[in-house]
Amino acid sequence: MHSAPQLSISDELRRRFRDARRVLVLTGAGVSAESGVPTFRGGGNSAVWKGMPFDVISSARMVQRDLPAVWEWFDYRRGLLEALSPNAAHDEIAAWQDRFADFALVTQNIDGLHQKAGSRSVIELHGSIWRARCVGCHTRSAIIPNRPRDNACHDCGDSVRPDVVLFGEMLPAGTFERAAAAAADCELCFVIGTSALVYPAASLPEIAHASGAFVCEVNPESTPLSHWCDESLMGKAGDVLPRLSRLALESSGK
Ligand code: BJW
Repeated sequence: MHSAPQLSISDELRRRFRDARRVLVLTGAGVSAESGVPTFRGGGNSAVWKGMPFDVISSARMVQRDLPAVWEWFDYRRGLLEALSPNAAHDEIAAWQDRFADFALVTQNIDGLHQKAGSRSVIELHGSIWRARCVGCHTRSAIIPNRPRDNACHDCGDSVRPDVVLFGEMLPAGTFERAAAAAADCELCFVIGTSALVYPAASLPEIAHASGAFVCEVNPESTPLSHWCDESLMGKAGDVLPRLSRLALESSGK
């Protein structure tokens, strides 16, 4: 018979989870993996589009050189996402926003699955695949599922591009600052499903740690964070997060 792998969650983490008021969650591609969204760096660097590694096709350089190819790559991925649903990890994180007095969800993901699970006020560091942005006047417009998207800006007629942050591009103005302020202020920081390689996102747990927060990583693999964070829960987010909530409730006798 198949049984769930053993996962040890310390008494300290259970207590902190039960008592915390200010909580920050940073998520990455791994949180959507159980919904069927491929990660970038897992699975032997398999994120390749027509022979191009993702850091080539998802680059500012490619937007300048071949915008239609960039759109083709993002249209393809949006098409796949239309059929996908949030998983237990997204659902659990959405429930946490009502559990903690002061809760911030910061994601590197562009897939919109946190919002689909009911998370509100998500800080999207790397933009959204569900928006376009004018290359001239920077006006943003929503891309509606199952509807053709526009190629030109409604305001000025210039070309539009995906409203996502590619390598070498700046994050949307003020976004990192808001996330960094929440990291500096939190007492408990979860880092879920990210390889913690891409900056400035990867500096958020460092900021939380430097400000005295307890930092807990949730990831089936180790990352550069694993050796210094306060607790590393090695498992899939969809298994670990509901279990953590359950255990914390049990230990509080509720
Ligand atoms: C599971 C799981 C399960 C699997 N449960 N877990 C400081 C030092 C060095 C370099 C830099 C630096 N500061 C800035 C840079 C440059 C660069 C950078 O960080 N490079 C590093 C790679 C070296 N950063 C930038 O360019 C950023 N811009 C910037 O800093 O602007 C200022 C500036 C401008 C010019 C020059 C210098 C500075 C922008 C970064 C934008 C990142 N964009 C992408 C693409 C988005 C569009 C698209 O989707 O195509 O964002 S890259 C890609 O990586 C994507 C992700 O959001 C991001 C992070 O990846 P993530 O989420 O961690 O995914 P993976 O695949 O790496 O990891 C998945 C994890 O899940 C794994 O660990 C698995 O084990 C785990 N997992 N199943 C839980 N079930």
